[in-house]
Amino acid sequence: MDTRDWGMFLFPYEQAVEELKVKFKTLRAELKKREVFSPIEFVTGRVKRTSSILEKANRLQVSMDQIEKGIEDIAGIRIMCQFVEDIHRVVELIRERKDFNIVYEKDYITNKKESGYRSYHVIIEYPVQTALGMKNVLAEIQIRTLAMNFWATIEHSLNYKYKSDLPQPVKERLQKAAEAAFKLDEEMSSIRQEIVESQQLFEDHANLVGVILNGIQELYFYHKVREAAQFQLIFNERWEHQDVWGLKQLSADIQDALNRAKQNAAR
Ligand code: 0O2
Ligand code: 0O2
Repeated sequence: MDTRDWGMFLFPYEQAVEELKVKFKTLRAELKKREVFSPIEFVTGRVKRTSSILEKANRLQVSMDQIEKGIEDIAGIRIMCQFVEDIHRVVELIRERKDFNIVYEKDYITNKKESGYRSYHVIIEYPVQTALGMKNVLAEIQIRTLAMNFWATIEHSLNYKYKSDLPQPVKERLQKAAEAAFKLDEEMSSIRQEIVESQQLFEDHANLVGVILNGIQELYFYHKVREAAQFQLIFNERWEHQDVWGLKQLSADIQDALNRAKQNAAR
């Protein structure tokens, strides 16, 4: 019979979860301000219930005096991302932090679990300032996409209902559903890639136009009025036809003309 004061035992874990939630929510807000897009969609956290701790200790054969080291997810933080790529960014950001130490990482995205479960787990050692001094507690950070979270949440509730003894056909359907969630993530990533590329193209295009118009302006400055006017006409035509290759060529021709004008002016 375990006679520990669970309320007291869980105190530093509750503090760790609250602090870590604030830290990751703040990180989300900061990245949104700095970079417009944040790789973090939302953050949740919880302290494991005493009954779940005892159940897990029993399952993993962890003795009562080893619980602090043997159960790594008494404090749990979950970070949800829109895209799989964002997970890797979040892991990088976690690795760079100085306010806790990483104990180890588990990549269930590359190596999904037999159930179909996918997520990236980082186990950390987090220092909590208690009334009795500093205490290091273990915490588990799970980083996953919204699709992974959708699957895991439902699978977890079914497992709860069936007490980890899911009928084989249900297990198989859940594995298929996990596969569908994986495909959804892949599809969303490829759509995202296309958006990023078209944004890049738009950006390149906008820069190119700026360079050309500045170049023409500069030619006027060097009194190359006829050349500048010709380039302007060519620009108008290629711009109208959205001839990006032609505009690139024009930009190079203007640069050559400018170099010649500068050399003449230096003589
Ligand atoms: P926001 O950004 O205003 O939504 P708390 O202590 O209040 O911070 P609590 O009550 O302990 O948090 O809950 P938990 O489970 O740690 O976190 C809940 C947070 O996750 C809430 O944000 C929810 O809005 C957010 N959340 C939960 N599920 C979803 C979801 O499916 N989509 C989105 N976008 N957010 C979700 P906050 O803290 O209230 O802040
Ligand atoms: P909770 O709080 O109910 O979510 P274990 O896998 O439990 O034998 P280990 O090595 O401590 O032991 O943990 P693991 O596998 O790295 O992952 C621990 C946590 O990851 C679990 O916590 C779940 O939150 C999540 N997880 C792992 N596998 C699955 C899975 O197949 N389905 C779902 N839905 N979640 C999974 P707990 O203990 O379940 O606690």
